[in-house]
Amino acid sequence: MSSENKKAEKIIVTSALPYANGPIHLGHIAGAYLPADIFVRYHRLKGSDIVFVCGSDEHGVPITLRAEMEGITPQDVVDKYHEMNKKSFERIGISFDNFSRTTLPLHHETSQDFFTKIHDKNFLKKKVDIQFFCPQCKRFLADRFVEGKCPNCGSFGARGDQCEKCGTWLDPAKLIEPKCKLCGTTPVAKETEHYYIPLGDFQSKLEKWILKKDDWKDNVVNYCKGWFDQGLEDRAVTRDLDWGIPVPLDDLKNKVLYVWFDAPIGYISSTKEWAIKQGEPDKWKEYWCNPDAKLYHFIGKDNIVFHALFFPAILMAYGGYNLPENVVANEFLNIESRKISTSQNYAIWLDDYLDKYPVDPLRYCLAAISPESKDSDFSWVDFQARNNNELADILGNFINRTLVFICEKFEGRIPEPGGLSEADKDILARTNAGLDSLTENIEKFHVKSALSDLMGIARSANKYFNDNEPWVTIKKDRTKCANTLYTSAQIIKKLTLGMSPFLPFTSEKLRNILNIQSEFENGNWEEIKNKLLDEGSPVSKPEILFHKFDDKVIQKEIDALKSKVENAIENNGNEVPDKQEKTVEDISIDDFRKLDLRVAKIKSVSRVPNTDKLMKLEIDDGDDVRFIVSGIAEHYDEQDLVGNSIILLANLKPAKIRGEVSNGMLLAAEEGGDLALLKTDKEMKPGSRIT
Ligand code: B3M
Ligand code: ZN
Repeated sequence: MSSENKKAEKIIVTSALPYANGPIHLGHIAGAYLPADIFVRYHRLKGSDIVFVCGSDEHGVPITLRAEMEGITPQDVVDKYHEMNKKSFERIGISFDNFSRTTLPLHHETSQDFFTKIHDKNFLKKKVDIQFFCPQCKRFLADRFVEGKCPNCGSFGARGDQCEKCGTWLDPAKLIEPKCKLCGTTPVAKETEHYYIPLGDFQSKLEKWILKKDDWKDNVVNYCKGWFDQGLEDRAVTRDLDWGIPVPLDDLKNKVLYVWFDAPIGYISSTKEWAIKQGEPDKWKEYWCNPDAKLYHFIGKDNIVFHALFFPAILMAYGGYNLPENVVANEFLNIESRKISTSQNYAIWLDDYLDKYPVDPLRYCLAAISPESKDSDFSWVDFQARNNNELADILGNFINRTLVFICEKFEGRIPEPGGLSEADKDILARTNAGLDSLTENIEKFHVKSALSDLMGIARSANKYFNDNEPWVTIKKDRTKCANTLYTSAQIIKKLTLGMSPFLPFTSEKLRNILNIQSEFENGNWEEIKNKLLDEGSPVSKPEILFHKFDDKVIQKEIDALKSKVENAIENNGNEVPDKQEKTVEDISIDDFRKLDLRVAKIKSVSRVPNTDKLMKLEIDDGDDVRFIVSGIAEHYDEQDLVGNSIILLANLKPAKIRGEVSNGMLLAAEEGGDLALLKTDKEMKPGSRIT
């Protein structure tokens, strides 16, 4: 349909090519794949001419390391994980039009052509540089595989590129007592010759292009600005490795293209492969080289520099290609407040989840906590709550009760309405408005808001159903009852449309239940939204769409993650998955106003017996005198405190701490175990409100 429609917007969407060196986990899905899939599924229904490509990234050091670990060849590694990951994506419904791989000969040719043409256009320069070589491993060591003492702070464990302790950016050649991170051998500095792309030559063009983009996410633009401020430097585009795409020049035999040179070109070769499969080998150009087409990259934040600067520079150098319309970079997903760590097996592997549980609740939850502008946290308890209280109790419940009612009281046919009431018309109009907001949000990559538009529709629909009490009207006013069910059925259809980018499997079930499958195949979003279900048309018997998750099941998953952390502690000493600060939700000003924060004066202080940390403070809050218990005894002496003013959270529920009732909380700043009490910067009367 879409390709026949000449005016349809032409769009190419890419998701970062996952390294074929391990399985896919929830962090991958939340970052680069689900948000892209939601965008793409919406656009397909809208009638856009859209192609969604991806593939396995099969070159580079990550692959060779995995091969060594598993004692197999790099080719075996990529064969294994390519197939595995391709299936995982299918299972969770990431609807790529093509999932390619970078070991494909077509990709090798395409990448070599890029290199050759850029080289022939004199955009590359050849330089000799010093790099560490491990005589034991017999290979040049990428910066992060050299470890040693930091020349600045003297701490051990500094990596070739930076010292974790003091944060200095390091030149690996300056490390004291350098060691190969893989085998511990002292590496030798060796000269090696490589081609470099002088990114500095592209800086002003890149800057002009990016700084004009007012619809890019702040994280992407700010990141680029940071790089511009530092000044872009030469980046090597070749590597001393024996796994990769051979450099297509005689003077650098036995070297390969840098994996980040070839990987983004993988988007192009994947589109070429797709076009060949379509029987129109040149069709890829309509998406990449046609100025009317739009290119969107969906990635994780660690890949920004490559998609916003490095690859665009390569495209500029080559010429004739579109630059990305947008680089949609998402932040990271933590799991139960800890950083995902594949090396420590601290992750939820997608296949593990899908072997046990249904797919749409996961898509729902990951979309609801989409790390759009800051890192977010997946927790099983939150997952359970979203599934049980939102999917099952709101969305599923509304659909189920409506369909059951129609099946039982209206012979399974959409009732004939008898002049809709204002309330009926109003809920239909509000449903449409909700859908319009949903699409607007998807177009702006605001996945979370789009999903809350969807749930907003379901919530209002439930309320409408309750308010209209069809179980009462069926006995007294059959026409009114028919109107309510007719209207509710129309809302289900609209929900079926609205949920399809997020919950494609559930949407599919509902299309069959409502017998509207063909409408979805041949129509477009607006048509489907506006076309009402015909009265008298049959609906089939509903099934429960969302089953609730039991506490026991959830607890088992929580325990499994806990034991992963415990194992990590046992095996690696201190190297456990990093604990992340709980991500802070945005709150409204009304939320803030709930806090009764005020200045209070400390009248007397005593230590709480048998504790090291606790002090009991008698304070004047302006209205009254009260006692609070606070964990500041290790930081302040009694005499430092008496007579001072502090900031008090006055309406905190009283709590008993070590037998003492604490009536409020004082505010303090904390940093690395140090503590400082908050105060106003000039003397204020007790009771002054903090606003
Ligand atoms: N494979 C890195 C990653 O998985 C890399 C992305 C390539 S996108 C062209 O984070
Ligand atoms: Zn080594």
